[in-house]
Amino acid sequence: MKETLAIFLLLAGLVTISHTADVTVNVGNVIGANVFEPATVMANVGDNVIFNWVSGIHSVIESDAEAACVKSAKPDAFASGGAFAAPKQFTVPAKAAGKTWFYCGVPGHCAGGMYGTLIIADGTAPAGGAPAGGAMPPAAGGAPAGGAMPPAAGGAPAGGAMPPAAGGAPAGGAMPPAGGVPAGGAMPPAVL
Ligand SMILES: [Cu+2]
Repeated sequence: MKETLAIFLLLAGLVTISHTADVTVNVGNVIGANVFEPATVMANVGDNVIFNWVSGIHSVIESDAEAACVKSAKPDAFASGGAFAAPKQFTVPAKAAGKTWFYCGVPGHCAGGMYGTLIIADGTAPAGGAPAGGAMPPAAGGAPAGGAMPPAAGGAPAGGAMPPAAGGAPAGGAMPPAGGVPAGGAMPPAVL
C-alpha cells in the first residue's frame, strides 16, 4: 500500500509540473495588419508567452495600462529590444499572477490599435479553460488541415453538372401538372 501511495504522489507531481505550457501570440497577422492576435492573452504562472512574428516590422514592449503606448515604469519591464520582421520570436515567462499590458513601439502602430493585455492566473484554475496556446493535432484519419477534400468515391465530379437521375424530370424542364389542374389556370366546372 505504501508503494501505491508513493506512485500516486509521484504522478501527481508530474501532472503539476507538466501543467506549464507555451502560449503563442501572433505579432502581425496573415493579412499584414498591425495587430497582436489574440489581443487578450491568458496564461498561467510558469507558462511561457511566446510572441511570434507573422508579418510586418514590430516590437513588443510592456506598458502599465491598456493602449498607454509608453514603456512600463517597472525596472524589469519586458521588451523585445527593437523592431523586427518575421521570423522572430520573443519569449516572456509568466512569472507572477496579475495583469499587464504590451504594445508595439513602431511609430503609429500602438495608436492604431496594436496593443494587448496579458492576464496571468496563479495556476490553480485553468485560464480560459482549454490548454493555453497549444494547437490541437488533427484527429487521426481526419481531413488534412487546409487541404482539399477529395470527392467521395462515386460522388459527383467537383464543379461538374449532375446528370439527371434516371427516369426523373429533366433539370430545368417543365413538370406536367400532376392530376390535371393546370397551375394558375381556371378550374374547369366539375362534371355533374
Ligand atoms: Cu507594430
